[in-house]
Amino acid sequence: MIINLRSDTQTLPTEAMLRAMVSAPLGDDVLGEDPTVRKLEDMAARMLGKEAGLLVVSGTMGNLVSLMAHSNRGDEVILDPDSHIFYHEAGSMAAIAGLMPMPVKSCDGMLDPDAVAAAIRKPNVHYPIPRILCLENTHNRSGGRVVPLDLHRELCAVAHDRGLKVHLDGARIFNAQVAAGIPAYEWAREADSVMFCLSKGLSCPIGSIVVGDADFIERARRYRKQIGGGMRQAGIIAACGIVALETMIDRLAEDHTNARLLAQGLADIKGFKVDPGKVETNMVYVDHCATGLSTEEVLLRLECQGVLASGSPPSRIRFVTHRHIDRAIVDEAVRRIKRAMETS
Ligand code: TLP
Repeated sequence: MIINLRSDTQTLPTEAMLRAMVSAPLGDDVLGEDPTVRKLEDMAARMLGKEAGLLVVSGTMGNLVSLMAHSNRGDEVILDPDSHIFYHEAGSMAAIAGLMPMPVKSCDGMLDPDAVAAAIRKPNVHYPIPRILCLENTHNRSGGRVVPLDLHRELCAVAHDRGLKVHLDGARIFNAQVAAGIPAYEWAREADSVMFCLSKGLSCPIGSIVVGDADFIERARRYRKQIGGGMRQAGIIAACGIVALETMIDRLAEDHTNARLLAQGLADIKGFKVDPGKVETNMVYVDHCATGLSTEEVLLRLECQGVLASGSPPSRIRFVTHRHIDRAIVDEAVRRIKRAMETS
């Protein structure tokens, strides 16, 4: 059996989702006539305390249309170079939205409000107009860390006081909710827009949601159409999203427990550096520098033992727990990874 720890995007739809897909009332969503899509969008907006929601194909699309709906071409976006938008979205903010990134490095996913304030430039004909602050929670490249609500509030206040909008990449905001015991709407309240993914730990096959005020969502809807993201009978996707929001959030706690167990097991492996104390949600990043192997070599060794992980070169491997990984599989994964790393 292959143990797939590459990402929570590997999750398959549940039986309940497949049943819901078959019986969902459908219509043409580009014309606003798919009742299941409308139901999901309203439900998501209500859960996050916003006026309106928009179903999009992916988190990447959700982030892009959000940035477009908040800005004009040539505007500046303040964001962490370790954020997904900067690092993993194929440069879409520049290539498609025409936006200028102003990177401000976080420490372990935590941006410093003073550094953000210092990066927001004063009006000057030479400068792009600072328009958006992007935040990410949970923060992927820092190991799924939860950005605490107090810090989140402080960062949003810094941006708002200076006239910027705040977009929250909350791809895994429900992991933050479950880990911190704080409802996602508390983070959402401070931000102007939030994107979250249905297709990760929540197990949907496709889809993300953007929420914000009604005018913002109308603009985002137009941009979604412009980039080819208008969908027709998208209720088959939305039906899974409704099941996810109704039944799949609380179980994320299991993924978090399993990630901590995995981290504890991996911490004993020679050459691996991992701090289980920093594992707050469903991700474990291991620094493999002391093994003397490249990231590709480590991944290959793991694959030979039937364990799939993802690489973050030059020195890190990421393991993500999800619905298909239970405690027994975690134990087996640790045994296999030990074996992989002990064979020379
Ligand atoms: N992240 C994926 C990969 O793209 C790295 C993963 O396996 O973790 N924001 C954050 C914080 C994300 O982690 C991701 C996906 C996205 C946005 C984009 O979502 P999709 O993949 O639906 O475009």
